[in-house]
Amino acid sequence: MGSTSDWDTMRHAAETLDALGVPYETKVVSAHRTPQRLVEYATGAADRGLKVIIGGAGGAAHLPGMAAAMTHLPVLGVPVESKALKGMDSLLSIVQMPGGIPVGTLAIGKAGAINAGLLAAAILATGDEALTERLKAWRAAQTDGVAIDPA
Ligand code: RP5
Repeated sequence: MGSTSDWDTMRHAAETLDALGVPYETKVVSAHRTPQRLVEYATGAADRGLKVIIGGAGGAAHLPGMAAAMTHLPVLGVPVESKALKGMDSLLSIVQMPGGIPVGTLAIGKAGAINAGLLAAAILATGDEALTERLKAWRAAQTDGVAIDPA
């Protein structure tokens, strides 16, 4: 994520991965304030064994796109809700990538962070039968938890 201030949103991705038993790391890597850290992180990610990168950032949210430019790994982008523009700036910054450098862009805020965790898990599950079963169980539990009576 681009800042420690993004953690309140991005922790939902982490909690989702926890629930699914997917190992991960969390780092603050700012495209603007720590550009060299971003270069090292993105160019070294695959060699370190990472399989998917989730990038969460707000405002002029270049982090996921710049990461995607420097790795062949799948990059998922979470637009963090900004104060000034309520995350529309973040969304448009992340989603409007030029053809050739994809970022799988999720919804603004908490829902996007949760879904980034789920989507990362689904990507990893294509090569992991045990994770596939955990993901199916998570989805089934969610379905079972939806009340039919709103009261
Ligand atoms: C972005 O600027 C970060 O991703 C964050 O969403 C936003 C504001 O950062 P702080 O000023 O709170 O550190 O780079």
